[in-house]
Amino acid sequence: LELRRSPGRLPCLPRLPLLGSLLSLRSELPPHLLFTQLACTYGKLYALYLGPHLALVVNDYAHAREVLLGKGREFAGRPYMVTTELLTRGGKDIAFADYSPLWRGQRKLVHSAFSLFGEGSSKLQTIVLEAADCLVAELLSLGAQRDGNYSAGDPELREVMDYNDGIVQTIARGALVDIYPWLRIFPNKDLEKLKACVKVRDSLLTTKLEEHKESLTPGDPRDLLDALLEGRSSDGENGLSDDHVLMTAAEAFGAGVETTSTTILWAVAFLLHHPEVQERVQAELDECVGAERAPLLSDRTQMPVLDSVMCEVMRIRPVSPLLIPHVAMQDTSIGGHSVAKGTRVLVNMWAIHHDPQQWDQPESFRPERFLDNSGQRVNPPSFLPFGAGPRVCVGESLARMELFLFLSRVLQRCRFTAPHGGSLPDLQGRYGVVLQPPKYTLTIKART
Ligand code: HEM
Ligand code: PLO
Repeated sequence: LELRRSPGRLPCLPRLPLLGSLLSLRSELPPHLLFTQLACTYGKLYALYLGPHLALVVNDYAHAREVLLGKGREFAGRPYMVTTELLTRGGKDIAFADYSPLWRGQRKLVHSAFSLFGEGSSKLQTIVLEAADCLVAELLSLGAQRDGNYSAGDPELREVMDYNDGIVQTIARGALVDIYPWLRIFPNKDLEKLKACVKVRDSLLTTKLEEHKESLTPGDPRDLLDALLEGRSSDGENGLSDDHVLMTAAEAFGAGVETTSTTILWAVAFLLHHPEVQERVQAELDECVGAERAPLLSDRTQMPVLDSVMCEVMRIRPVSPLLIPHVAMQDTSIGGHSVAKGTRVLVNMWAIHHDPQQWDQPESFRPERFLDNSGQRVNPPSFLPFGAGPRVCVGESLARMELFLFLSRVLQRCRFTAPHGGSLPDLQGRYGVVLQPPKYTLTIKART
């Protein structure tokens, strides 16, 4: 590859008219690995063209910090993409919507709704614990009965899992349609699949919205959908339409399901590879909680080992290795290089989480790196699985609570081992809008 450097300007991948740098981006490697590799040639901060669009790729903590935190507001925009426009009815969601005052209000509303059910109340803990018990029963084939929420095998849950899967496979993959909007006019299998999945999602969620509107008791929101409906009316005219409510709820639901379940699958996959780590977590559980009761959120500070395992899993396999693309909302700069309004910025969190200058042996799974000499949890700065700044994940604390409650309960009651004579899970992720582990098999035994 030819290295183009001119004074004051960022190194840039070779570029052709119309195609941009696409020829240099053809690779067997998934994008986060390719971008990491390109940093060896071009440096940690470089430019490329996605078709006609200039994009900067940030592969180190210092520049990521500048983009996400120092100049967070300036880089809080999102690009137009054909697939996400379809998913979100033209950006009426949070994650893929461009920055606007309406968006800010919407994000705040979701935040307060989450704290309503999360941190401050025991409601979420009760829900997650019940779900975790159900999962354990299912895993140990004890047969689970539950009312409210979904149980495994529920046809509606099956439907949700199917459309989620279809959306994950087709959304925002840098697919050609996202680079050249005019390609939309040609038949496109992925786009057809996405449309079909969105249609199923919409009919399911519209029914839920109508049900909620009918049965809502003012002042007593039962869930996020209620909180959104309430929030927009009590606020007078804050401009949130039914579409906004629907897209926001759909997104929280989609993000909530896909991210945490994927992280748990990664955690179990790594524990199968490292049985000694599983034993350490279980020893901690036995000591802090015992077998008589379920682990509670209040136990979390006493359980640094489990906490460090969760962190190490999110470091080594971040579910969102390139975050969501950011866009400069005004002329600005990164590392002293000027950046024009409208420039896309891809923050390669994979590269940051695997940077040998920040992490000792970044490829090995070593939860101890999140513990100090006295066994207490530490927070290395270049660990940002949820992003940071104005676009930081709104579900972060919810996700951390869920992960803790799920993993602790499941590991308290089950022991995971490689299947008899079987092989260990493949740890290479499949890149999509979330980085998922390939399907794997395992043996699950009850702990007594
Ligand atoms: C955004 C990670 C769970 C809702 C993000 C971003 C990341 C992320 C990296 C993009 C940040 C950026 O673009 O700079 C994760 C991880 C999770 C998780 C690792 C779990 C392990 C959740 C959950 C929810 C959620 C449970 C909701 C219930 C969102 C939303 C955004 C977002 C709405 C968009 C924020 C914005 O653009 O302003 N998340 N997430 N996430 N996440 Fe999460
Ligand atoms: C998951 C499938 C759903 O059907 C739709 C959906 C909505 C929000 C997306 C989520 C999917 C994948 C994970 C995303 C989330 C918004 C923030 C989160 C991209 C596509 C992350 C990890 O950035």
